[in-house]
Amino acid sequence: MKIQKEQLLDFNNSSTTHKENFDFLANQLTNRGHNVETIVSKLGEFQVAIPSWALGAGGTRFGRFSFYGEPSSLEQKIEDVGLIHSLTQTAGAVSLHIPWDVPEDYMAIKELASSVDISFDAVNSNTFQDQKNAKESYKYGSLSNTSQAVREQSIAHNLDVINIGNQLGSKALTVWLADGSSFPGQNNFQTAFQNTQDSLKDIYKGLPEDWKMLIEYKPYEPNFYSTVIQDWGASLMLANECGEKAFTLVDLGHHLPNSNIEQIVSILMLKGKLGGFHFNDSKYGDDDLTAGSIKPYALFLIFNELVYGMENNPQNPDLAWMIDASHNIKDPLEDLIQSLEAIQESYAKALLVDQDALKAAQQDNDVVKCQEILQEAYRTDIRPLLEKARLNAGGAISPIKAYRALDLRNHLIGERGKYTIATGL
Ligand SMILES: [Mn+2]
Repeated sequence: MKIQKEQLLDFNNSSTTHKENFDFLANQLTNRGHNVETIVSKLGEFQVAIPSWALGAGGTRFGRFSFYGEPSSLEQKIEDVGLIHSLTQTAGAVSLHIPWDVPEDYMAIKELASSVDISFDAVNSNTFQDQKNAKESYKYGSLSNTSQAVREQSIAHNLDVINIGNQLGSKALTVWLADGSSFPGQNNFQTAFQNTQDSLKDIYKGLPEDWKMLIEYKPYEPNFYSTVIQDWGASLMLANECGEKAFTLVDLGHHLPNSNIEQIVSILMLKGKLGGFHFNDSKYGDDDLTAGSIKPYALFLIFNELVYGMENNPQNPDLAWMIDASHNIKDPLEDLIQSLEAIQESYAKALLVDQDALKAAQQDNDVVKCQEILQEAYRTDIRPLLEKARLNAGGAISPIKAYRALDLRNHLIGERGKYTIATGL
């Protein structure tokens, strides 16, 4: 199903408060020296990919509780991303997970995606679970495995993923490994790292000229004693060894509690090696909760460094942005809309940070003023700017309210049936 422009127009026209709120805020910001039009247009340009596995009710560890009307084919997943995009105008891409979402008819899938204004972002390989009829098992690792046959199978899978992505117009491969060990002594750290390095180099050789390889890290889980690519340092070493098309990917949930993620982001951008970003939020570990739902100030501080890097680090490439969140108890589409809203909100607030004043306060070691400058931006309610950016692009003033007013979940259930199941986790 698709949302008609007229439906959104009717919905938007019923909002009586937007204009007044926007004018008030725009006035305030202009008086503070901001160019409101520039901020709104930057918000409109900021697009975040939706992963194909987040459209069904998730629950990666225990039971799954369906939200009904879930997409059961790649076509339906792209339709869902199209719905989110037409409401928010900030989700103009999908990130496919292979082999969960291998297209059968490439032309048809590309046509469908472009009909809902969706492009194909980074493709993700999966060597963390065994596939049907696979010759080798990933039980003891993939790219790092002690067995050459297993390593070769996982390299071949990654090359297949590149080939699939290439046919769709993707420009990046994301590699995340579950490889590691659950008990001391199980792995030789050096051998596992060296094997991973060599395997990644083989994959890198198959990377098209205009592609990037994004190497994701994670400190624990599913292995609980060690992971081969445990942190940004390990990822950066591997990327440096592979070459200039290889980069580190930061996933917010892939850190030990209270890690200073904004500092990691900042230094990677200084070195021109931050390639991708996965949004989610967490209280304890890799909880994959809605972005901005637990630590919105941390998300703002991270965005402050991202904005600083985007403006000051031409050596760093454009980033691949993706939401990597999924869980059990919300309508997945509403959940993704909430994440997009939180991401845009943090981005908008980071754009309000007076970088020149901050630099001067840092130079003077005026610690209090430094904090005041950051919090002045953070405390500004910028939601009317987001509404304006969506209105300019033809989206909904309030995507969640529009989603509910148009009764989209029930329409999806009507089309697809109640007990459909999305492929994926
Ligand atoms: Mn991730």
